[in-house]
Amino acid sequence: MRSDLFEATRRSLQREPKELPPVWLYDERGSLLYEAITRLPDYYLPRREAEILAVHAGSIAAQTEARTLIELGSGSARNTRFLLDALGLERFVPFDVSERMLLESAGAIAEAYPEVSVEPIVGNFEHDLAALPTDGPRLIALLGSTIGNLDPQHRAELLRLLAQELREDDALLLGLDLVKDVARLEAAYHDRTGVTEAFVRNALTAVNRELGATFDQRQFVYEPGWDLEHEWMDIGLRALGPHVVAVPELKLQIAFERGERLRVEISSKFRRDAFETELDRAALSARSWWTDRLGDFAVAVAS
Ligand code: SAH
Ligand code: AVI
Repeated sequence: MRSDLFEATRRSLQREPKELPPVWLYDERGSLLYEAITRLPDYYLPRREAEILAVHAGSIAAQTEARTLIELGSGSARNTRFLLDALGLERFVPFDVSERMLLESAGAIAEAYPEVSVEPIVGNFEHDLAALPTDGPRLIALLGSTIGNLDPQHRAELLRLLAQELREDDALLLGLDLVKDVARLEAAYHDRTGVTEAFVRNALTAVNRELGATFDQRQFVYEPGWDLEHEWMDIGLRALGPHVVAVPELKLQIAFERGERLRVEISSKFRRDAFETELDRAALSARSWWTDRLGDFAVAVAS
């Protein structure tokens, strides 16, 4: 697993523009910073998703009759509780790369739902789906618009893998942040308190620690921006001056020019029609599509 991430990091840093795989965001500190982001007033995503799940969890339960809930990128599994309350599950399988957060939230859920068997899996959902339990009917959830952090190609691959994984009585539940007013999107990713900046910069700290890299935070400014063509928030840093970063573990020297960007993640925003086409290409189809009252966020059931 680590060698996959190292290899992905090598490729990403050599890409144009330079990138880091977003998995580096979620070490122990990063997971806590993300939790702090979810409490920011301008970071509307979790609250809009909660609003939808509060209204429709019963319908999700009736439609899917799921006995096993698998949640990819479960994090603190806060909004999952709406599903746990409605579904009457035998098994809950939170699945995440961030081990500490995973085990903590699995422990909390096991305590709150003693009738449910909680079986956490540490893994990368782009590589390790073979580890998923097979007892159905299964609902595989990817909440919080985490699927938006994959670029279109990786998203298509993940949807295809999930389509292969799903049996007839299984279903997929997706939380999707929708295209909206740019000012609101920028406010969600450029908060005044600096928590989001700290979250993004923490990826550099993680790469320095794990790969012996020499990223110097002072050489970069935080710069999230709306990419109108791709309809994603392009989230990363910009080099203030020309400099070289060494990554000894990958035997790399990376030269930055003045003003050059380092992308740390993208956060795609969705439109219903285009996303249904993506599902279609993966041989999936949306059975339900619900939004919150403001039309900010959507939750879809696909099979
Ligand atoms: N679903 C939660 C957390 C979203 S944050 C919520 O809505 O609040 C994204 C989560 O996905 C983090 O916990 C992160 O560790 C996890 N994650 C990101 N990429 C992943 C990957 N490739 N495989 C597994 N987990 C991943
Ligand atoms: C986890 N993911 C859906 C978040 C997002 O909004 O794209 C990650 C994040 N990055 C900055 N703020 C939140």
